[in-house]
Amino acid sequence: MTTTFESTPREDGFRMPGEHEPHEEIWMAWPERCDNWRNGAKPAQEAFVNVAKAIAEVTPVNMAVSASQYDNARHQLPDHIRLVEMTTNDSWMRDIGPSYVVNGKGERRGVDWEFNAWGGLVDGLYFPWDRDDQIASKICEFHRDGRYRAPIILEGGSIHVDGEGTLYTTEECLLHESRNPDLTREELEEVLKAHLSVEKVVWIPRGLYNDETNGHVDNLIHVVKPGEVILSWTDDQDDPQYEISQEAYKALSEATDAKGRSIKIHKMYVPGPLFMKEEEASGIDACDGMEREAGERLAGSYANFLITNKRIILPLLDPAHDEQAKVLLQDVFPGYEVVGVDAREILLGGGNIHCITQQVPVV
Ligand code: KQY
Repeated sequence: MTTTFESTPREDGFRMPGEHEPHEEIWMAWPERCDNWRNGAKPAQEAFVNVAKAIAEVTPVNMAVSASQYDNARHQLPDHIRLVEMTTNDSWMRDIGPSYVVNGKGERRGVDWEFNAWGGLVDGLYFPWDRDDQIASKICEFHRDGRYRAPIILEGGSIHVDGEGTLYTTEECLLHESRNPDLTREELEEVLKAHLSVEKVVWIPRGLYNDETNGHVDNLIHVVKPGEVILSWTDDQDDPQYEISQEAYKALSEATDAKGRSIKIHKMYVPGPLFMKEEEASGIDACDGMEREAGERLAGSYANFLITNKRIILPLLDPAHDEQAKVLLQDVFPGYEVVGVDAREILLGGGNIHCITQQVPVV
């Protein structure tokens, strides 16, 4: 059984590495919910397979899968992608997997946040979420890594760290009434500092427009390296995203990071705007939590990419803007390889490549 520590990572000398640091493995979870993924989740499964293959060329991939989907997933995935029978409620590994911390002495432990499906009974996206809430612990057990059960509701996609003491998040999500309504901003900061060994929290007011996670930071920005971020952007003043990006730019440009640096900001144009099509909406089962209607604005963002072992896995979302996003990343990440994967089907489910992946850092 996994050892659960009652102390905090900070007390024990562990810190969360930045995503640009080396990865041992990446975890994903197989999609199958028909009230989130259209047409029996078949198109989403194909997209997940392509993401897994692109990652697996540089980092080994583990795919969590339910017993009932095991044969189908095994058939669709190449042999070198390891399938692990592990039941989830859906497939957002960024949010349900552990946030890993390391100590520089060859040890790694997982931070297991409480999970309530992006808002619990207030505005959560599905019920129940109990299998998702077990995943971080199961992954720690799989790797024989120790674990901390953190005392707050938090999803991995609602934070970015730079590995040098700075954490980025949004007020919209972390201060939302559906997460930790009894905690003040200062109390939340203290839990984040104690569990990830960060010293500075940079607060951005809002996340991407119409993001059903209550504004996860990983759909708005990405940390390139300490002191440098990519920010989703539009110049269209009629787009509701315009004001959100302006506010974020102001917050980031007025902030300094944990090392006292000003933050360099690269503007990355959003795709589209993109909307759900009639034939896409009609393939999704109706449910109470997630709204899936034709014409709905999709929370599409190129910032929702994964960095893994000098490779960027970039969501391709819009032929009119994909190349521009790729060129920016090649410029901002010299020495990295940028690999695009068609990701509209993942976007239709409410997130993108960063949201469906979680890294296990090298110790
Ligand atoms: O991290 C994410 N973006 C998760 C999105 C959840 C969407 C559920 N339909």
